[in-house]
Amino acid sequence: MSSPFQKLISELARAAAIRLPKEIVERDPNEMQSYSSDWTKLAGQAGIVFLPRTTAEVSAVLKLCHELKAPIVPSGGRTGLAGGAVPINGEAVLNLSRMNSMEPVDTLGLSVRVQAGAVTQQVHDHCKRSGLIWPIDLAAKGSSQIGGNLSTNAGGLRVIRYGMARKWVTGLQIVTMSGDIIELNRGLEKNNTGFDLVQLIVGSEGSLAVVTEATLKLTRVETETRVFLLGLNSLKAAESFFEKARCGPFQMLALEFLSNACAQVVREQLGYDLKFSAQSAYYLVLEVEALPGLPLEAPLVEWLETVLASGLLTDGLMAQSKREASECWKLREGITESLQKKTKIKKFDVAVAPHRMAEFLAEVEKWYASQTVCFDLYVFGHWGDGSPHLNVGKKHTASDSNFQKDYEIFEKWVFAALLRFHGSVSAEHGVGVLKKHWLLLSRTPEEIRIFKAIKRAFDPHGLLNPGKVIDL
Ligand code: 2HG
Ligand code: ZN
Repeated sequence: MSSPFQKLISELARAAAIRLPKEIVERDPNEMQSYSSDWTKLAGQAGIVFLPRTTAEVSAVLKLCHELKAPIVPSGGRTGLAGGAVPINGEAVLNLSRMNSMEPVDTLGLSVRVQAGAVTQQVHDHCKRSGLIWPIDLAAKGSSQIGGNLSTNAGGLRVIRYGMARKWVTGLQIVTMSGDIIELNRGLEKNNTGFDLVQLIVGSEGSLAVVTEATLKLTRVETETRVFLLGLNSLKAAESFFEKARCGPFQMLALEFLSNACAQVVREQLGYDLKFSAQSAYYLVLEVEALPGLPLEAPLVEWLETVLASGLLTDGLMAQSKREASECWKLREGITESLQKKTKIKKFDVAVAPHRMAEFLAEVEKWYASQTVCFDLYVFGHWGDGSPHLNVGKKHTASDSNFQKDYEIFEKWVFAALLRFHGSVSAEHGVGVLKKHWLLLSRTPEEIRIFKAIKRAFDPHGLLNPGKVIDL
């Protein structure tokens, strides 16, 4: 692949050989391959990869790129689904995986300071030993890293209970494109001294500064939880169930949904152990915890019996063991991987108001049923947050070009529908490159003007993660 930055990258490599430790510079094409893409499988090409071990090294790399006007893409676990960490034009890559240390948990302040390259699951395990959690729970947690979670304001499976990543951070260390190292907020719970730069950086997808460390806010591990797998035959039933669950004798930790087509793909691709035989049109995975000071089990069973008696559900299973609970979750968390294994996939990560989920999805399904298109439709996602994922999978008999053509027809329809629903073109995966062209459907020209002014304030030459979120 030829890159517009080839000459610049050669110059950068020569300067790096003189100015940077050789251990942090990677130029081997085989080694660089995995930094060239992310879970979107967008074809990028890293021109050179920097693997710093310290914040000072991050600063040295950025300073050098700034001097040479060389573009650079920050990168972590590369589990993103909007292409935000892909060097699409042969840019340099700054990967923070080596910066993965974690300080001891502060059990009084309920926080932990970690480096950006710490893997989400490792942070969970680290905090759990003190009875605490960083409550951002993602299907990608085994690979995703804290820097990426914060840069994209990750959501995941427990947003209904805990909100998105931005609620769980009280401090950041960032490095700007010119190499300045800045501590933001230093873990303070209260700090009303002007603009909140922590919150500005969270969700900016590495386009304003590079996150090198974070102070994460923690909460106590839930003591008693229960997981259910529920079958339903209509979207309206899911909506009514949600309404009932809102005032059930528990606190909802997650309310996730999937269509039967998704369930079938997970069974086919990953295997599945549960004795849950019903073939329903949709499934919900519900996880609950006790309300403070109240028992969970007895009121929950009684509540569920009433719901079952009302005929809303086609089937219901309450997990009786940790293994069963994780099988229920596998059905939901395994969808992305299973679809990826099965066929070529394109994705939507959209948002509507939670009370309009059923109405929106019904329109999507009606459109799909009225068309002859060469893809299968898979709907799943975060019911409780109004955050459906629409995935389309190429039918095996279809050509790539017909699949692309039909996808584009669907894409136009989905985004027009979202306008009518006052929804968002990206609920939690971010804008990256994939949603950039649709940004004006969710943001006004006035907002984009402010975005650009902010970007220029941090990175006047547009060198940091160029082409992501907005163009200057
Ligand atoms: C999920 O909710 C992730 O599982 C991935 O956000 C969604 O693959 C997708 O479309
Ligand atoms: Zn999701």
